[in-house]
Amino acid sequence: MVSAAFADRPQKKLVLFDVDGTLSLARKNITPEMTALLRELRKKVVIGTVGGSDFVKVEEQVSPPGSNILKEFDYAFAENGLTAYKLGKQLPTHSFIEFLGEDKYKTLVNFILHYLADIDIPIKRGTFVEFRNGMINVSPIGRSATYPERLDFLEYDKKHHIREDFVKVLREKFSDYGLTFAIGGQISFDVFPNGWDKTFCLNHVADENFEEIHFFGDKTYPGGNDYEIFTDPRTIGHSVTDPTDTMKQLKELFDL
Ligand code: M1P
Repeated sequence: MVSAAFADRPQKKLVLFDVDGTLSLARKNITPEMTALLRELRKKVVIGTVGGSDFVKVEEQVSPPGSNILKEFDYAFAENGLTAYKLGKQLPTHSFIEFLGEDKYKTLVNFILHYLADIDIPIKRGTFVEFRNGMINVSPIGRSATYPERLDFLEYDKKHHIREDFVKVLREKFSDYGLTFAIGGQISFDVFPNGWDKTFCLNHVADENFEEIHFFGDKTYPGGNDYEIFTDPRTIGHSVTDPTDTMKQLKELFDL
């Protein structure tokens, strides 16, 4: 039985969505068509977002004009669920720095900064390490790259494996730190404690005993940041190629 909070939904199911590449194009805003479809879906089931980015960025991307993420989604999870809201109310949070401690963090970030300085790529911008509540995000080009610059980096990275080589070194060097290094987006990778991947958000929904939990994501392959939740026995995983594909699959699956 789900709680009274969701008594108005005829199907006792939860449908969770990755953000970049699933609900919207990478770093772009959700379209009016997607918003309209999600509103229809929400009449039948409970819905939520589970993004890797911090809450401000997830909120920017999925809030349609004149509304906001907390009004449109029953659950809003940012940083894989480290920042979590249920029906507009914030749930307890955990932090990366508490987990790792200042000394280990300093050793890790100093190594990363040296490695970043030695990487030779065509252009570099700013904000190479972003310190978040539940993770750090590391970008060889820098998070202030423009949209065209990020697409150029993505192509360059496909050929030269800049991020792949970087995380390989980090995994070896910091094998005793209990950390996961995940390449999720276009220009960066995330570093967070083992188990604090997108499956983390499932802890926040366990009390509702949903009959089914569906997850839609585009990076569902091994090494992608949707892989763990996509393959988790608690979810029914759906792999999509882009937001248009998400809409197509939703229409078929939920008869919308
Ligand atoms: O949600 C996927 C990823 O989106 C961003 O990645 P990038 O800027 O590299 O495209 C980041 O917010 C990252 O943390 C996140 O996993």
